[in-house]
Amino acid sequence: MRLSAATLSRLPRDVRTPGYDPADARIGMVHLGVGAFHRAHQAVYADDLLARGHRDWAICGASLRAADTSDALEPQDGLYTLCERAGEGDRLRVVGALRRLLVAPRDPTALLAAMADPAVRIVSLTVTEKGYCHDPASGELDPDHADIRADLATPGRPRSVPGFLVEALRLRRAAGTAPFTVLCCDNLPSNGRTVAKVTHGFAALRDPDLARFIAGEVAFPSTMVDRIAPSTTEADRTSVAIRLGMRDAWPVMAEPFSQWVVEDRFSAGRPPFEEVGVEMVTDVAPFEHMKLRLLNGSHSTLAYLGYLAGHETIADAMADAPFAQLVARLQDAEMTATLDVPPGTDIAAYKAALRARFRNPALQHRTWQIAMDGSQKLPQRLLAPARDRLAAGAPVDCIALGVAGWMRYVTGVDEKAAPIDVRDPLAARLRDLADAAGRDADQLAPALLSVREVFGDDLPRDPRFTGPVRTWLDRLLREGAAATVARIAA
Ligand code: CS2
Repeated sequence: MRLSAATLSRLPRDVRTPGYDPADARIGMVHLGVGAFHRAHQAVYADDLLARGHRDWAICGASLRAADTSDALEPQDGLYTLCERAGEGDRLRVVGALRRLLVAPRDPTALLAAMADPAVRIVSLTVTEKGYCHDPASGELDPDHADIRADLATPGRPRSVPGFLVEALRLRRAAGTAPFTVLCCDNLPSNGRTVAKVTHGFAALRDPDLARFIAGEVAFPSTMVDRIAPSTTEADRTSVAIRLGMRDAWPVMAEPFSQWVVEDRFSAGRPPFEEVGVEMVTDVAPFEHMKLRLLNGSHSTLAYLGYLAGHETIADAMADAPFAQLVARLQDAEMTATLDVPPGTDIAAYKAALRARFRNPALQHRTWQIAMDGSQKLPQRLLAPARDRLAAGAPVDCIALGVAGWMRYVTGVDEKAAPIDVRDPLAARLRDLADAAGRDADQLAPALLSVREVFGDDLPRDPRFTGPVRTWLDRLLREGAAATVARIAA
């Protein structure tokens, strides 16, 4: 038996089902990038809205690359299980908010039509950092990106995020339909502003008049999204099937914690998000910095150094005392001073909760997963706070160790001389630089610091940054990650 609308009533009583008839829900949002994070986060808020009777806010989810999510969920009528994992055990819930699934490469016109539908008032996105075709250091559109070049050549059949947004907005304008709000839910700095920049940048290359329209009429609120959602494994599928008494081809795993902070600027109306726990604010920046630097900055630091030291998961690394001490020091001694703490936030309690979330042993969040796409993540997670500290004349010891961990990791060879499967859009270039430099920190550190998309022009010239990065990289190469982390933690 398999999860679907027809089998919903046969689920055990301890599995929560949608508190509404999914067939009654109407699509009001199109979401680009319908991966695990979206299904564990925004889709769950939408599910709560639908259950409260706000039936106009179901989601049409689109994949911009692979068809795997759509192929898994289509036979299930879009239904899937959210499995919340904590020490006390798993809590299961079937989510009904995904009412339609599309695969952009199969049929870009169908996705454009869905985005142009007047009933759709929000287009939200989780396409990961690299999905925006931007230069991570400057936040500007990369006009030489292969997808951008292709979309400029055939704008009616886009592949990229800016390509879809601009063409759909053009179609709406031509039809006299008000533009949708673009709601970015990726971990980018000022994510709304970043998407606005790449969208305007692309529109300007296509048609200056359309670019003016977008600049004047389209809202791009920034958001802070937070929920740890490790990718689903075969073991997860099996344990969920046992609890459901039927198969779900693609359940999603998540921690119990969830937070969504959204700037209240919508050009075509919005659902009553506050009813389902979304924090609506005028400025998301303080929340975003707090989360990107304390959570994601610690995550990346743990991911590179933890992986190198042989820790498979974040919880494993946190159970290793020096690693937990490093996280505490990074957060307390370096990151916190760079924050403009959001009003009403108890920052000590926030950090304590964060470390407890990292220790959640049920989650199995792999260091390798978080290590992915470091070239796109480092700038906002570690380098922006490093710049703030340098500007204030403060040292960057722990941050520099995290950066050195990344450098050691992207050499592609671990401490036992086994290959590392480095996933990063710049992986090949990083590997070439590392191979040419050899395993000598005096060569390797400057070689990788020269990657301008990551470090910009300023950091490679600042010895207060390059000095500690080089020193830590030298230690990592000579003594290994476990010994190096023990040293800084001491
Ligand atoms: C992680 C994030 O994979 C990563 O890079 O740091 O996905 C993290 O789990 C989420 O941002 C938590 O909200």
